[in-house]
Amino acid sequence: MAFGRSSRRTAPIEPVTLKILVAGGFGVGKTTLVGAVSEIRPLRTEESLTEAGAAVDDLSGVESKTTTTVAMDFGRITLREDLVLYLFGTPGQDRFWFLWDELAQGALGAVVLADTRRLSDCFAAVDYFERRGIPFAVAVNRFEGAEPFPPETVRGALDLDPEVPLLMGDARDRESVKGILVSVVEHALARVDREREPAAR
Ligand SMILES: Nc1nc2c(ncn2[C@@H]2O[C@H](COP(=O)(O)OP(=O)(O)OP(=O)(O)O)[C@@H](O)[C@H]2O)c(=O)[nH]1
Ligand SMILES: [Mg+2]
Repeated sequence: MAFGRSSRRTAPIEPVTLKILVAGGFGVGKTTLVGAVSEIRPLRTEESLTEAGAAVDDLSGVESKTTTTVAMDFGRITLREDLVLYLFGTPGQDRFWFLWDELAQGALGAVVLADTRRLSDCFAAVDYFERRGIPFAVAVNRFEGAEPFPPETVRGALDLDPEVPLLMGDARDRESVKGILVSVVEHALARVDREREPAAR
């Protein structure tokens, strides 16, 4: 039956869809993170690393890496029946900065992935979101051989505001990535609530 009460009762819940960016330096695990949680086959725009790029593509720590993202990664995850995230992974290299403004449009929040062996690689992403007022969380992607710095040391080195969530995680692990994403969404929604409050009074 197309009309009537019974069909209305069974109507599916329209989920809220939110856009989240996944940023960070070259080879920090952005494509890996999107692939680990996406319930659709992630769209990737990988190209082979070439001899020509060897001078600028610093592979120290990720020597097994053979490709790099040249436009974006795209994936989707249903966090709850009524909440779907669209994940947009940014390209990691400076020569693709011109894509960021396009990707950031309409984003609720962002994850900045960090590798403690090359922490300075994520400074630019942290600056970018701070300057534009886009709520973000920092997630340290643990690589073997990376010194396990205490979170407070990383927070200090990145000069993060106290309210910015700082998490330890593994971009290859679905549950770990889900935890990171929940934390970004909660942080971003809390900000939205705070900003709405004065108007409601
Ligand atoms: N040990 C370890 N390796 C990882 C982890 N995450 C990613 N990798 C590896 O690190 C390499 C880089 O991962 P990518 O996901 O391509 O990194 P990316 O940030 O998308 O790289 P660009 O797009 O080129 O900036 C790959 O070889 C991954 O298999 C991690 O948590 N631990
Ligand atoms: Mg990538």
